Amino acid sequence: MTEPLVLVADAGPVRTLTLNRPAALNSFTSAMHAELRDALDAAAQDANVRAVVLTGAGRGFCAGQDLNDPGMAPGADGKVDIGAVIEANYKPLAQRVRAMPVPVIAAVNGVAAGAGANLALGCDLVVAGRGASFIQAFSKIGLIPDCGGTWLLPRLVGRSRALGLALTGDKLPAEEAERLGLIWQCVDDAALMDTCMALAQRLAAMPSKALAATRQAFDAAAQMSMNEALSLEAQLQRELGRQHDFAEGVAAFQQKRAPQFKDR
Ligand code: T3D
Repeated sequence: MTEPLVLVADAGPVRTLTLNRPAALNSFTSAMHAELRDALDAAAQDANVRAVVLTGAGRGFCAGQDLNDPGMAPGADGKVDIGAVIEANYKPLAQRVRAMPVPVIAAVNGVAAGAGANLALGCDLVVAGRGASFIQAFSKIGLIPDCGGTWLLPRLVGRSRALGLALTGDKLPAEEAERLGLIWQCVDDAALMDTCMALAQRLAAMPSKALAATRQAFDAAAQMSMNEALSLEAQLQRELGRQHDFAEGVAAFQQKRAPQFKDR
């Protein structure tokens, strides 16, 4: 039997998805894209899943596109249609992660290069082991940052640092990534998975709908005037205020007990 390209494991309400092509630093083939899409869809549809952790098997997180994948083979004109690869694989991947109904944590266990770096940066919280690094490898092969990189990078670290990272393609160690605000946290390698699981369990006990709406509002507000953002806040608060979790949160506060959130 062939090994799955994405391993799926549950610990209570936390689902861990592990990219599983360690010999090629978990770089993406079309087949791994398909498995990850299915795994994300299954997690999104499973009411028992309240947080997702995304990580890589072996010593790397993900080295981006597998440059040896047959999907990269030239067409009849002798050229590779990379636009088609992006439309078919990376765009839907970035969109899926950003639309998940529950928080997604990237547990970056090693090098995250090219689209692998931007896959991690598109997650809600990025925690990296001290030995991990982030590389916008695209410029070295004549491409631009994809998988959301052009949108994410300037927003995370500002234009000058985003351009510095993207133009040079230099390796950014995890500690430096934390210092720049590119990621949430850098931890000792040995503590990475325990840290991420504890964080995921904590988020899983929180009101999922509000967490997903927070991400939605931040992303939308990035394109809005303040007045438009205020209106969106009113709209989302109106919707959240009608949910069980708001009533439960307020009741738990008033009754001085732990809340039991269940909306998703
Ligand atoms: O279709 C499209 O292209 C559009 C999509 C684009 C999205 C992208 O992600 S473009 C960017 C693609 N990724 C890269 O350019 C990164 C290439 N990899 C590297 O630069 C280095 O491997 C790393 C800096 C990530 C890690 O270096 P190091 O020294 O720790 O490991 P290594 O020895 O280079 O790699 C270990 C193995 O993984 C090696 O295989 P081997 O020799 O042991 O059999 C290497 O070939 C393989 N590997 C690493 N990255 C890729 C890869 N194999 C295929 N594709 C890769 N991207």
